[in-house]
Amino acid sequence: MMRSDHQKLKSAIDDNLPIINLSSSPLERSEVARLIVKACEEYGFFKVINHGVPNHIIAKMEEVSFKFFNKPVTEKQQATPFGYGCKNIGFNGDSGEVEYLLFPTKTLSIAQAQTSNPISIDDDPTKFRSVVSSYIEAVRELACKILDLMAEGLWVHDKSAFSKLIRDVESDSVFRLNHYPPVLCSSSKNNNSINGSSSNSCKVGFGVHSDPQILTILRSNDVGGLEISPDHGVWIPVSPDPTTFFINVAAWWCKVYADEAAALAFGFGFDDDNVNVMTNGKFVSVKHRVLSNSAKSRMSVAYFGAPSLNARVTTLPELVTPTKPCLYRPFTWAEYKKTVYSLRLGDSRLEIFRK
Ligand code: GA4
Repeated sequence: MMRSDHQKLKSAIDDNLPIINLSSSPLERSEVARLIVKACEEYGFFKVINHGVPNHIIAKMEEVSFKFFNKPVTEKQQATPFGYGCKNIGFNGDSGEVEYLLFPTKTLSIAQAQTSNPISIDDDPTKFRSVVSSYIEAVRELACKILDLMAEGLWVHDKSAFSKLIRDVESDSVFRLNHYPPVLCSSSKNNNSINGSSSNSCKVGFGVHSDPQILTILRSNDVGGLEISPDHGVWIPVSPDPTTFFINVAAWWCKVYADEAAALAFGFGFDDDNVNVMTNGKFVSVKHRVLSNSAKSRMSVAYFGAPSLNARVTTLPELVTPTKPCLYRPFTWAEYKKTVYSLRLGDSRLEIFRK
């Protein structure tokens, strides 16, 4: 990215993160679709207002999250079939000042069956499950709405081409609750602290990474900590806004489904792994991280919309020309996911799929 582009981007985000208003009238729909595509191309990150997720569902989700994380550790560790984790992230030595509950959304149907240790909130084992189910259903609808608009904005023939991937019963979507407890910033340097950042948020809650799935729908309480990096080494704090959802796009999938018109709409030229494989296109998958706060707990909820494990990612013939040869071999989401999990949080993943 050119320096001047970066300056433009930085001030644009500082002053005005892309905001998409989903309540627009049908007449404005194509304009909303255009703005979503623009936000995906320029930032890979935007927030949505008038998103249609009912407030009571959001409030309940936050309430049960706090109740869950307030439980004793031994109880949280038994939260099967949901996966509780504390500090360790992934399987290859990453860590952060975070505790979380992470599970494939399909797990909820498994959880319908009686499990030995259901998460019990207010002594009611069905409450947690039903609150999470309603939340997931609502944010999946939001994700589908956004994906349909993206398809429209990209002039893809089948407007539900993207959303049907995550509506698929075999979709490998993941749900995550994160609790970043208050952590005092120590003056000593260690692997987990950020040099030179402000004194009340200097420990890493969740290290630098980009999300591997199709798109992420993120919501947090009113405590900040999320930062995005549209350019190497530049970190921009995202102000918390509990009334909105933050959307984060991963880009590799698009090339499978984009048609020629969409391909023509794309430009080129980012060095992020997700982006290179995408459409030979312009969608940016933004690097982000979370820093913990020294005084308050940050609570965030993320839905990571993913295709089924056997969904296949191949390069569109339209995108291959003598001057832009196909760089990547075809792969499935399962293969990509396996690679993601074999690496560290911030590692590049796509080199492995180069021809
Ligand atoms: C980042 C996005 C999601 O939170 C997640 C994460 C996953 C995990 O925490 O288990 C990963 C991380 C995420 C990317 C690299 C790998 C896998 C930790 C890690 C070191 C659930 C996901 O799908 O990828």
